[in-house]
Amino acid sequence: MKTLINESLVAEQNQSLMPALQEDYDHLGAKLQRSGIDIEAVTQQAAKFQVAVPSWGTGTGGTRFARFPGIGEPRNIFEKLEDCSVINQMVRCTEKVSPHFPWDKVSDFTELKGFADDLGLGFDAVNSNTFQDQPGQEHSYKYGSLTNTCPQTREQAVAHNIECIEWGKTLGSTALTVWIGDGSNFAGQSHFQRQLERYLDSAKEVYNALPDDWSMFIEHKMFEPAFYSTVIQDWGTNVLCAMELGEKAKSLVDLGHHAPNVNIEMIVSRLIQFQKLAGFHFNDSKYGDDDLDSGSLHPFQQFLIFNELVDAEHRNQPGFNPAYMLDQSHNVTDPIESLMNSAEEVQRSYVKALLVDRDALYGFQDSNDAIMAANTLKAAFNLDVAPILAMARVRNGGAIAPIATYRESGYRAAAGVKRPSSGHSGSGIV
Ligand code: RM4
Ligand code: MN
Ligand code: MN
Repeated sequence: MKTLINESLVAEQNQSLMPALQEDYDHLGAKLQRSGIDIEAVTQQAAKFQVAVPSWGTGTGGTRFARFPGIGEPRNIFEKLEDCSVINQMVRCTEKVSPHFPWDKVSDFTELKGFADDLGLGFDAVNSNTFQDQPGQEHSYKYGSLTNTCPQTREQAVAHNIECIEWGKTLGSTALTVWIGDGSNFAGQSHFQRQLERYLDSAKEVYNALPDDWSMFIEHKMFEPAFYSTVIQDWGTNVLCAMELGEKAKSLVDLGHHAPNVNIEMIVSRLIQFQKLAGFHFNDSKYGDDDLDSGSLHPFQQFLIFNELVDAEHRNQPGFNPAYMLDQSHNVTDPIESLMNSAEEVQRSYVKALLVDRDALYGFQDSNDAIMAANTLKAAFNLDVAPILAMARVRNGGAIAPIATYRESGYRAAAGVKRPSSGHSGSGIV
């Protein structure tokens, strides 16, 4: 596997940090032992955890108002993969990349697959894009794509989703994520039922093009770009459509796509129960689809979501196989640093959820002991599991201190020289 940061730098940095880490790890191990938990078993679980990186997150994002480009932003999917390989080299829990088309379209997908292979990377769900017009496109998506009132426009959107599946097959992907921006800005602008009927007709065509081992991930979002109504606005409409389409269609939960204060962990539980949980786009938010770094504002909420996921794992819930992906936009940080941090934050939530004393929790739930049930969750959440995460990284060949080692490598400054700014976002959004 080709690595872009000098391995001896990683080893050197790790060596100087190892004595302190070992001490902290042993201390945590002794503490967990008192509760009958074997730290080694937890570290092994942590070392197996994976979350995919969004290709579009490697470029600096922007808002409706402005975009402030960063140094050495990737200009194409090959450079995005280079950045993703640096992220994975440091954190070792991001082996897969989720590509977005046509932003990441290339003329030779076999070549792209080979390029990723060399960097030790694979591909997660492919994303279609019918929320934007592309240069030279025949029919505009201004008034919708899969739900447009014009049949030719719908056909064009269906054809794009099908070409994404074709490209994804070459890349070794097994899922298509469909998020549409379709909706309306005025009361009365669209007929709700007819619009959703058109969605289902189009989505069925896409669904029928899925290979046997593929899934279709439907992603809902309450608002934006449409501000009065959105066609797939919430998990209710999402799961109804997934049920209508069939077994291969499932609902994807993007943490920033819900009404404020919605109980997301409960939505997750419902989707798990009915085998309709596709997976996640992790991020954090305060107001809406803010795409802030995972766990940066609501780590307890993220932990509660993982509590449901680990609980399903623990119960061997049938059909449980969610895809974990990040979906963020970085405006004021180096995207590589944000993505490394976020991957670690997601992994942290997973590890804390592993430490919940489930049998005790079930007992308190059955005996209606509310305070002890809450305290059982809090006990796991309040543990500092950083030594487990760092140890899992080192054992997988990563860095004890990902950001410090990455900064020390000078990768960003070198990218700045190799990749003069194009003025465009690597994400393709702004
Ligand atoms: C959307 C949604 C999709 C992502 C685009 C770029 O808000 O989260 O997952 O593909 O943004
Ligand atoms: Mn998303
Ligand atoms: Mn989003």
